[in-house]
Amino acid sequence: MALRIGIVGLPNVGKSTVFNALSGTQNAMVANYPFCTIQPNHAIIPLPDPRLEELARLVKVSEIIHSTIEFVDIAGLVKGAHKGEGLGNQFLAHIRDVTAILHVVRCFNDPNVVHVSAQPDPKEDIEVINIELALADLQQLERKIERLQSAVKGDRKLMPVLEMCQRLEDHLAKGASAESFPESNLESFKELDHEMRFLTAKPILYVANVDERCLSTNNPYLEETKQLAKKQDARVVVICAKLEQELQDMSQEERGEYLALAGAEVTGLEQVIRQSFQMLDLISFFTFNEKQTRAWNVQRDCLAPKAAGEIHTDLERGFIRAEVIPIETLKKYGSHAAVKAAGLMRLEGKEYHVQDGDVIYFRFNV
Ligand SMILES: Nc1nc2c(ncn2[C@@H]2O[C@H](COP(=O)(O)OP(=O)(O)OP(=O)(O)O)[C@@H](O)[C@H]2O)c(=O)[nH]1
Ligand SMILES: [Mg+2]
Repeated sequence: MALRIGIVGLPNVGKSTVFNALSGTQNAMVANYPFCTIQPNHAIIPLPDPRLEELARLVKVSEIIHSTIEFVDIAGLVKGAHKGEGLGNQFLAHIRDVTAILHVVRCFNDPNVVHVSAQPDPKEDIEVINIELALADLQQLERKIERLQSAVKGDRKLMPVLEMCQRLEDHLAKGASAESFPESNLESFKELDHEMRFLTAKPILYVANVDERCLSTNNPYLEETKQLAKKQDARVVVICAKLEQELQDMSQEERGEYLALAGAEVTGLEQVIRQSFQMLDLISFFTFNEKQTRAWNVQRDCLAPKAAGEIHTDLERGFIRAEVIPIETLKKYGSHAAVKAAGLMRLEGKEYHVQDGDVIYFRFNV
């Protein structure tokens, strides 16, 4: 499953700085004025996983293919964006396909950096964005309702869908998220969401962009952000985007020291990846052949044929069995042959739930 993360927030809160820091690039222009970003920025970066390097060493191949994470940085949203205020919400189309939303909240005090309202106010700031996202979903839904209203005349079976859409319309119009729609767990809603790709049905990870000196201590903005996130059952990562940018030019060692000085344990990227994996309930499994090792991400509890389908649809269609070795076993025995000789390579069938860290060879026939 491709991991794609869309970055949203008010103008000039540090979205592009966060994007550059996470992607390790300087692709996005950063400047101290609202609406600096107009065209969306995209970056695809490899997901670090030391187990993959270990696997390559054990099976003696040099080529390593990491799974990837994609970040999309778009223009800032303001109150009334759905009515065309600021740059409007035209750029939201670029993040309809993402798996999760990264909502950047300004939690730093810097009189030199312009804020769209008088000063940062996480509660107000977060609300503005969430309401605009809900209203953007509402606009999409209204077009769908119009289509359904004419289609239902020829096909009465569409009536329940139309009625559900109308209930959702009332819900979104209040500025509430599709995720909090009382019917969001029903199959009929999931089908609709699959088609409409509601922004407010996606999981949200809040990024509190804090001052350098606030990484280790708390600040009132951060406290407020955490409380708001808690109410929505959402997670918060604390990043100092400015500091993260400075880390880009350092060696691994310097980075560790610098982070420790600032009171952080891992980089922002590591935090975002870790939290996204937990939030989306993802696991990694590995494959290898005589040339390369490769990592893949799937949802926890994914069945073996579906995991095979990540690699190629033929492998899912013609699935016979999975030959599985947990990477820990491989590490313990030192080689694939040794594991096999010890009788520890397992043969698993269609009902097998792939586990995090499984090294798998799929047998298939099409
Ligand atoms: N002091 C401080 N300044 C920051 C921090 N993060 C970003 N900035 C500054 O805030 C300004 C805006 O940053 P951007 O990353 O361009 O913000 P953006 O949200 O992408 O802005 P738009 O694209 O205009 O919506 C720049 O001058 C950054 O240097 C931070 O953690 N601390
Ligand atoms: Mg920007």
